[in-house]
Amino acid sequence: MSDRPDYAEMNQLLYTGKAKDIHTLTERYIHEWKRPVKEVLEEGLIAGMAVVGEDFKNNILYVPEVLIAARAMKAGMKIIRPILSESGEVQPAGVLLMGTVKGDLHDIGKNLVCMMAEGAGFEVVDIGVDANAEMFIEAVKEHQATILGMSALLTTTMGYMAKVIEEMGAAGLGHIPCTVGGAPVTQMFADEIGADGYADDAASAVELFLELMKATSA
Ligand code: B1M
Repeated sequence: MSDRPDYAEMNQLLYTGKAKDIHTLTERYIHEWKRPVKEVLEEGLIAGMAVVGEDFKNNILYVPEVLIAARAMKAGMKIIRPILSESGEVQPAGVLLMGTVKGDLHDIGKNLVCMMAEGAGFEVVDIGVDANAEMFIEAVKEHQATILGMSALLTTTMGYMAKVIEEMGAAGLGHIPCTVGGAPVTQMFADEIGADGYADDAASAVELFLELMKATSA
């Protein structure tokens, strides 16, 4: 048996959602073969998830396949996360605070965004659904979030995103980029309410988060 990780195989297993295999390989590469956690995370997991994101964006993969791939990603992260938080070997791409706004219980899209962001190396804090401005603000402070994402699926709840942005500013958190998305949300609406960014799918959301993180650290 070779002791050189086969990351192309690992990417393929992740793409096809083989959670058990991903768990086994992650454990083997890190614990038995002593490969650096950063290498396994970036070359084995994040690289695989990046292809999933790209293919989702291009309508080659659909929601169920992405959810299955994300579950495989989670199986690998289960091993990696505790090591990362102890070693500090890999700095997260940012801390993403994500929630569906007040009055809205739709969370499938939000969960996809969270999974993709985790796949791209973000530490993700998901405050769930029906989240009001106070909940967003408290969680941003508690987790020292570096970026905020809001989801809304109803035309009756999307307006609440403006309230969160306004309250974030009033709480002295105007420097944290506020991003928005969800089926009824558009770039025009995002501009109107003063959001820092809008994305219409989960893969684009991750690209947006990475761009905003680059811009804020420059
Ligand atoms: Co609801 N529902 N629903 N629903 N539901 C819609 C949204 C609706 C369009 C159906 C319709 O009438 N055709 C309609 C909204 C109409 C409108 O406002 N314009 C609607 C309605 C009316 C309702 C209720 C009011 C129905 C009722 O009770 N009378 C009710 C409201 C409950 C509430 O929230 N208070 C309700 C309830 C429900 C269920 C609970 C049954 C269920 C939700 C289950 C759940 O989420 N756990 C549900 C579902 C499943 C839907 C549909 C069928 C599917 C939504 C979905 O998950 N899409 C939806 C109709 C439809 O879209 N075909 C509908 C898949 C998901 C991957 O896409 O969420 O758009 P989406 O996320 C995408 C992007 O938008 C983006 O990335 C994701 C992945 O690419 N994205 C972001 C999402 N959030 C982002 C955040 C970002 C960036 C990108 O931040 C930066």
